[in-house]
Amino acid sequence: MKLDIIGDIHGCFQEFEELTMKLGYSWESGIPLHNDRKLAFVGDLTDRGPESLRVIEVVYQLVVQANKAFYVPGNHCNKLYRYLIGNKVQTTHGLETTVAEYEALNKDDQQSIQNQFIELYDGASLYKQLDKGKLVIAHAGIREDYIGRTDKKVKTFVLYGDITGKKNPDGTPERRDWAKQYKGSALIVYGHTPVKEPRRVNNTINIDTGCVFGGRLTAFRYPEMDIVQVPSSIPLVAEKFREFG
Ligand SMILES: [Mn+2]
Repeated sequence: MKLDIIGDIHGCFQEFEELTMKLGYSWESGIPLHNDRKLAFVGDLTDRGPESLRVIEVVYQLVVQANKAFYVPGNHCNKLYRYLIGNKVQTTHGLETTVAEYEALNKDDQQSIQNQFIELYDGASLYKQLDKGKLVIAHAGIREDYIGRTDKKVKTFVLYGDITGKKNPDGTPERRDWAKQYKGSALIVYGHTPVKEPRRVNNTINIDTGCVFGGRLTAFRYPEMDIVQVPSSIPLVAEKFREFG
């Protein structure tokens, strides 16, 4: 199976469209399709960027209706899901942009987006083992000993990463560099932490190159291991990118 795994889109529909075209997908049918490849999404489809709802619609059609893509949820997806099922959540950290798009719709269109996203999220697993377990996609990555498990600890890890519970000086949650300790044989492809360049450490690769912060949208081609990118249309917010020592 040949895959193109795409990092955190965060509502950057235009860059998503450009990237899939660069990868050779055709939008003739309204969604990006390829003769012998499938797309895969590492989560965080929405929030902060300009067209979150268009991203939801296309990913829903690809994953749920056409069975032509894989999707695992990110922390932003989890929060949007809780909002859409009627839980009380704070509309901050980017969710406010998705909610503003949603509230601007008429009731029928709201219902349609709500149903689509709930169905997409309900049908998703926390992470996905592909190619007979040789490849794992998980939003924030996964520890080797968590592969195969779906308990609460694993859910927290795949959505938020290896968080310590402490805060960084800038108020963001402190995250351990789990990839540095990873010794597994499965290749882990993930996003969540914006980096200037795709970061390969051991058998892991972070492909969140911060498109919504003015970086690039990145695809990782499997099994070729090639990187394909498009630049962001958004001005650079340099402090949002994590540097690793
Ligand atoms: Mn995330």
